[in-house]
Amino acid sequence: MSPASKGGARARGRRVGPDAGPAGDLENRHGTRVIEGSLDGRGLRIGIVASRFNEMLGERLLEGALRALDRHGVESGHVTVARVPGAFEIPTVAGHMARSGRHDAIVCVGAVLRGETPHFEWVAGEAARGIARTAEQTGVPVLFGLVTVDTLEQALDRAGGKHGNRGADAAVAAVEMANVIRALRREGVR
Ligand code: INI
Repeated sequence: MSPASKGGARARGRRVGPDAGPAGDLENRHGTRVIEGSLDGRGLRIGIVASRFNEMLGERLLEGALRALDRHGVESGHVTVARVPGAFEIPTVAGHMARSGRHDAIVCVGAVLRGETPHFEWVAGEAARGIARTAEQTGVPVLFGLVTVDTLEQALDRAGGKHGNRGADAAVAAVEMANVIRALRREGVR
């Protein structure tokens, strides 16, 4: 097992051995090489792109993302927040941040509500496509922390309510993605 994958297993509290979880099973029983990103954010530099549209929701998602990064050890001085007018503009700024080489991952947060948006499909669809495209083109993980829902109630449920906080989820995924890429690089994968 590589040091990187051992770190990943440890960070997730997994046992590695005959009774281990899926990663341990693969390595110990099948000899398969498993590379995982740990959830340790120390040393990572994270960019956040936050949409101001539906501001109250956006702030809750941003707050969730910042708290999650802090919980996972990302230093506040290693986090840069860029605000944009709406979700449609997120990919442009995410692209600039990704290409700058200053961030290990980018977290995008915002809220698109169908109830108030006749052009919901365009705004939500272009945001999603642009975020995915930016990640593919730059190789920098760009995470989707947007809520795209029908009603304000559904949005609140996903912005710190009963269904969690999509901003926080995306921030944790950003830490894992940045670390899995670091682990791959240590293995010589560029
Ligand atoms: N932007 C959002 O982030 N959420 C929305 O729900 C929304 N609605 O409802 O229209 C929205 N529109 C603005 C859009 O993202 C752009 O900022 C605007 O079209 C200018 O390009």
